[in-house]
Amino acid sequence: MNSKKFEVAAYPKMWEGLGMDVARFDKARQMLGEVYDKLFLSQTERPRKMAYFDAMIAEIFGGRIKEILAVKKSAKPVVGTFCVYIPEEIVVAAGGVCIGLCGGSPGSIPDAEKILPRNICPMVKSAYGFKAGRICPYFQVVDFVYGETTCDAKKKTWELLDRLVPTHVMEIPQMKRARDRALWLEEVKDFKAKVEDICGSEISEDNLAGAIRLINRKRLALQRLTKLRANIPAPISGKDALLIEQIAFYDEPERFAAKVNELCDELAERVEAGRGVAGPESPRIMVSGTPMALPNWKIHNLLESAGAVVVNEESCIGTRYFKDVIDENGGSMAEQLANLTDRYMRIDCSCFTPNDERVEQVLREYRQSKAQGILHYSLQFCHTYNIEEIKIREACEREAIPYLSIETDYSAEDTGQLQTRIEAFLEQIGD
Ligand code: BJ8
Repeated sequence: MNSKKFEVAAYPKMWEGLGMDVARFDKARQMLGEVYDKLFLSQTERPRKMAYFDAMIAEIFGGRIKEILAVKKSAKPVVGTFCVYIPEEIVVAAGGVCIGLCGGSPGSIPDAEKILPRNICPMVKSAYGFKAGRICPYFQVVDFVYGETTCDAKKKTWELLDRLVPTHVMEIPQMKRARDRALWLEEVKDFKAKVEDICGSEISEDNLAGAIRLINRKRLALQRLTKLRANIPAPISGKDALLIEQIAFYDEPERFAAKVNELCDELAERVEAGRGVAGPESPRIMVSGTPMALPNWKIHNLLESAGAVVVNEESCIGTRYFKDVIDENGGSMAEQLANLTDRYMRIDCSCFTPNDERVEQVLREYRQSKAQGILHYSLQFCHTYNIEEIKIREACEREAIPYLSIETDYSAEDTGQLQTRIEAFLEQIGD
């Protein structure tokens, strides 16, 4: 355990230059440090190689922002996104940076509720509030953001967000027929054209091929981490694994992939030695559902504080982001874009209908991760996940998989009630 208090580094001058509300943001920075210290650094049997990811949190509002500003200075695009459908390979091929801007904090929601309705998804409100309140340095450095039409809350919010930051929108098809794939390919081409327009140069075939290989390496490193978590005892906590999956959305991809692989080497040694973060008697839980954006650690914290270990996240900040890679055999630009489109059409978000492949995927990941129960997690007012939950529940009933469904937001109000339900669920698994 660390004797020195963990702190998220402060860069008030730089934040001021970015037009932020520095006084307010600094309070959020301090709170993040305190929460991180309590939730992450208090864990026992933590892998040594988590030090890199701790440093990424310590420098989340400073060091990484400086790196992004340097990219921006070289006239390369810095693009903010809110969905794993936005093809980051294209931004990387243009020499730019792609940053996930989904909001996972209750702190920015009051800013959003000054304009947005209260009864919409907290992820959308949190993200919008970060920009409206000028309390997120990432939102301040992006050249533009790319939204999508996955859900109603998002697509209507983009119209308002556009007043604060240039906001473009990709149309995501709702079905997966040949004509939907054709639509998506056209959207991908438009996205590429927009990125090229911003940086004033064309993306070459070689650059796209290199970017595809790079992002594949990142996804493969995360796949490796997921496979290692399937060991009993689990070599890493679910909280730490979720943290890494969250950092994947803002770190530099080459370095990130290397650091995840270094961590995996250490985890492989642990597995070999039969060492884990929790005893073999700890219930192994898979979490499935809506993404948990930084710093949303609510459910993992409740589960692991109650003695469980989370072994998988079937979510966009989880396996849905990295389970598929792009075929690297495409030569021409047309072939590469076709391969990219095929990979992205395999994402099984609940915004599609029908989406039975997700039900199959949940069961597959459950078996692969050697979990003993599934906790389905829906953010409040996320209709597609909330309704698709019925099919996941039915599948779990058919397969006699212990199952708990939770719908919640970012507030701490329901923590006591959730704790009781989670404890009862874990007891049921232990019986
Ligand atoms: S591909 S899961 S990242 S849309 S949780 S904002 S859907 S109301 S996040 Fe998502 Fe892309 Fe799908 Fe993944 Fe709307 Fe639901 Fe909120 Fe959501």
